[in-house]
Amino acid sequence: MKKVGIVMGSDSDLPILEKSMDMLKSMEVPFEAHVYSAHRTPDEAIAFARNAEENGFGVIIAAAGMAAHLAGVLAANTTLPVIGIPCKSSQLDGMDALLATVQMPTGIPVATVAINGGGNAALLACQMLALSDSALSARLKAKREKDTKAVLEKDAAVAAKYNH
Ligand code: RP5
Repeated sequence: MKKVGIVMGSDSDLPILEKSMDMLKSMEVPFEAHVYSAHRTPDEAIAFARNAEENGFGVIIAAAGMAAHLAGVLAANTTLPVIGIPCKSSQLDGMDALLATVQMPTGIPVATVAINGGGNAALLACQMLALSDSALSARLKAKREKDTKAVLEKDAAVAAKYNH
């Protein structure tokens, strides 16, 4: 199976990417994580994106906060799909990173998930890889069914307690 590349602008973004890694592990999808910054280590970030396809990656998750150019810079250097996670910073609650990640010009798309949306970024990556992996597709469907059942159990508990 192709790997998911996880790139974060700083190790301070790790708690968000740990959600991605946990999700990928639960879906049995291989990944490789790196700290490369579009601003602090641009050469390494660009080299990672340019070599990602031949290095066995199928999709890249890129997480950054503040002036979050990382996902866009990676996307500009590969035709693999890039999923951007805007990370919340202390000043602007992640709106800065959200706008910087989502507002890509035509030609270089970034699939942007919610601010700090590490779990959904991983699930979206799995869904992309599942297009050519029926076993992974089955695991995703099983997870969806399990999640649905858990919500319906909560509905039953709330109904039993409050609906008279
Ligand atoms: C961004 O700046 C990183 O992705 C991080 O979210 C933010 C702050 O980085 P540190 O100063 O904590 O390294 O590039």
